[in-house]
Amino acid sequence: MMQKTIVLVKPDALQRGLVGEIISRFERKGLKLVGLKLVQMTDAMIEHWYEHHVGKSFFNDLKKFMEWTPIVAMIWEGVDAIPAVRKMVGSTKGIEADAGTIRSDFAMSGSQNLIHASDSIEAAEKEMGIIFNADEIFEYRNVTDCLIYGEEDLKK
Ligand code: FUP
Repeated sequence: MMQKTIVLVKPDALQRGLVGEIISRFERKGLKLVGLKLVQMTDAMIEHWYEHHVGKSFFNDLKKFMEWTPIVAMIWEGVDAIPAVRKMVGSTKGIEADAGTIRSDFAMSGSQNLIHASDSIEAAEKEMGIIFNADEIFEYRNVTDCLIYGEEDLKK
């Protein structure tokens, strides 16, 4: 199924000069970039984004971390883009993430872990709504789609 997923390049990745590396991985995978912006997150945005974590021991540190500098927000589109991107990002803690994932290749921590990616269709919808206006999400034809997908992939 064609899906859109939202990725945040967190302040640690911005500071460490990993924005290009991260974008490059999704580009090379064959995903289509349909939204991109630099955003200063606020308390209200973080409290909504991570509402399931509000009140947990790490929440205040998470909020502070996510507001330290702007983050790079992007929307990637593709067949089953949500699970595909989660796989490329790896599990929460850098030291436990599967080798070859972004978190494994560049992170050690479970809090300074470089990147966020939506984990479900519902989360993606909610998260896109927090950061992007409808007119900031683009529709265009990618001429390489016929090389990236077989006809069968696009029927599902
Ligand atoms: P993920 O989906 O892998 O980004 O992870 P979670 O939704 O479980 O957690 C969101 C963010 O909260 C993490 F990226 C970092 C922070 N966090 C902590 O700092 N400590 C924890 O024990 C769990 C999460």
